[in-house]
Amino acid sequence: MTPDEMDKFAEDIINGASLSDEDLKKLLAIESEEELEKLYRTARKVRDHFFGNRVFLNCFIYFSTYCKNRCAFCYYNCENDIKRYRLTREDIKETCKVLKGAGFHMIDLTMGEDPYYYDKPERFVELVRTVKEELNLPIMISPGVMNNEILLKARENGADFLALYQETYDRERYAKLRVGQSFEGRVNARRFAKENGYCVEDGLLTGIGNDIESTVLSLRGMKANNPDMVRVMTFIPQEGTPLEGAQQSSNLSELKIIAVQRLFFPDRLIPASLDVEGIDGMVHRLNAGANIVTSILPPNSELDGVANYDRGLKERDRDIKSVISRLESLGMEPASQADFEKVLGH
Ligand code: SAM
Ligand code: MD0
Ligand code: SF4
Repeated sequence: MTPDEMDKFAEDIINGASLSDEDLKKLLAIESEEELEKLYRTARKVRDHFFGNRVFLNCFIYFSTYCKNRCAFCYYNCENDIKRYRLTREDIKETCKVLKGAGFHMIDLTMGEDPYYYDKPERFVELVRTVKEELNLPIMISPGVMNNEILLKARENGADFLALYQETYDRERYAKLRVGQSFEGRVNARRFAKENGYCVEDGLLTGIGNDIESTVLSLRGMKANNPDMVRVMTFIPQEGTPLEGAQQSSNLSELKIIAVQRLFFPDRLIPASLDVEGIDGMVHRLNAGANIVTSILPPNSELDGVANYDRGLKERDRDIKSVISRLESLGMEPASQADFEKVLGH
């Protein structure tokens, strides 16, 4: 495409044009650096139309790494013999203290499907309430598939966003990744949440058994449920898991999918996660069209990430100050809380 054609393409999308499967396939098939740069530039143009140079900042609190599930890609699957932790309510209150005024737009409370919480889900609701009382900020919950009643209670007690990633809409691939878990159960939980006042995030895993066809299927699957936030993360092989020996892919497919997501979901939140490649990686993801930085840890935190590119590294480089100063060096800045409230529909 010539620069003029690219501008026209971005304009069409801004004006509501939707991509066909053929468009999606063509974009996902781009390989040359020159064409990729054009794709990223178009994605940025669309992002800038809706969000300007302003970026949202999401704080990540992985408060329990116990899990009853056996996801083949995940370090925390119950068959992995690893050190785990579960923060107490007091620990979480302490964490909230250091988060006051730090500049986050939202707090992401993530856990494995921890039996401690699944056996007595009111404990989870209580925790959501505590964080809301302490910080009065929007709360994302990433607790896995909780039942509808608990989703409602969590919503009443301060949860605004449900993050629940399908990973793929290719059922065969799903069965290999989310071993033993219902495909519909995950879709339905997200749908129920959306119908009951939550914003929802869906996500894809790339770099593990997906090709262009299955990525198009997954993008369509996501679209059908009208998510407020859409992500893609590169699979990072994890020690002690069934996929330990898999080849680690480059970030190329993730960056390409981020840009395509921006064109397919023009006005939605798209994360640049620090969990895959840290702050240097954040820059590439923002350049591909992302607009919310996720997996920023509380100051001086020793909490885990999920994909954990930095496991074992001394310098973790995942704090909000470093993120903001890097944003500024890119000519971007944190959005206002009022902007975020608008995204939430408040
Ligand atoms: N236990 C909850 C669940 O599974 O929904 C919450 C955790 S969820 C936010 C963890 C997500 O991180 C997965 O859905 C997956 O997309 C991503 N993830 C996990 N392990 C990963 C890995 N090894 N590489 C890349 N992404 C990974
Ligand atoms: C992230 N490590 O944003 C977090 C996590 C869960 N809602 C998010 C995958 O990358
Ligand atoms: Fe458990 Fe979530 Fe990891 Fe699956 S992705 S094993 S549900 S923590």
